[in-house]
Amino acid sequence: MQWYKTAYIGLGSNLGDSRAILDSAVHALSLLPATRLQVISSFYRSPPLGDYGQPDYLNAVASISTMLDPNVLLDSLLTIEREHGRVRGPQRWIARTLDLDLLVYDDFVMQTDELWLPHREMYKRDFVLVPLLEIAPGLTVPGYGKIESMVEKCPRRGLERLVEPVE
Ligand code: A4P
Ligand code: MG
Repeated sequence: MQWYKTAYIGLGSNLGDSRAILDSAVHALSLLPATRLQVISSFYRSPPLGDYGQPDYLNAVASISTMLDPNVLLDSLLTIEREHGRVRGPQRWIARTLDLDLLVYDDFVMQTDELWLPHREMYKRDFVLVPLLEIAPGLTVPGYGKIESMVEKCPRRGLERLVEPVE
């Protein structure tokens, strides 16, 4: 149905029971109105980008099919973050129970403070691009090109795909 748009969401956690938090966040995505959860990637572990004193992150990417417009979807993601104990402060890149980023929304390109699409830092994050490639081979990321070539150009920082069950 053409009024459904495909969107990709990056999930990350490095505080608390990250595995359970990501599972719960995926469930919350599946409950969004006018939205269907499509595919969830494997979970990946990686050292924190930005501050090496923090615990490792667990990351994943989910695809959804949604009739919510991008700003409404982003608001819903911020609500889900809050429901999972995310506290936002002035400091960037502190450890967090849950981070949800709207990576790609259909072929939208927009650059406002509230919403930047595609996500402005995704091109240099292996913990975003590798799980995205896993669930969406052949995807064209607007303004960047094929996901395969983005992964090739992206520096690797010790990303580990977790095989079930997670210890
Ligand atoms: N915003 C604008 N565009 C978007 C978008 N496409 N998706 C605005 C989500 N939000 C977007 O978001 C802060 C504000 O950006 C939102 O209120 C929204 O209106 P943010 O992305 O949560 O914040 P930020 O300024 O980017 O800082 P944050 O969250 O502290 O950092 P990042 O960039 O999200 O990165 N290392 C590993 N290994 N794995 C990780 O997942 N994550 C981070 C956090 C750092 N290091 C990491 C990981
Ligand atoms: Mg975020």
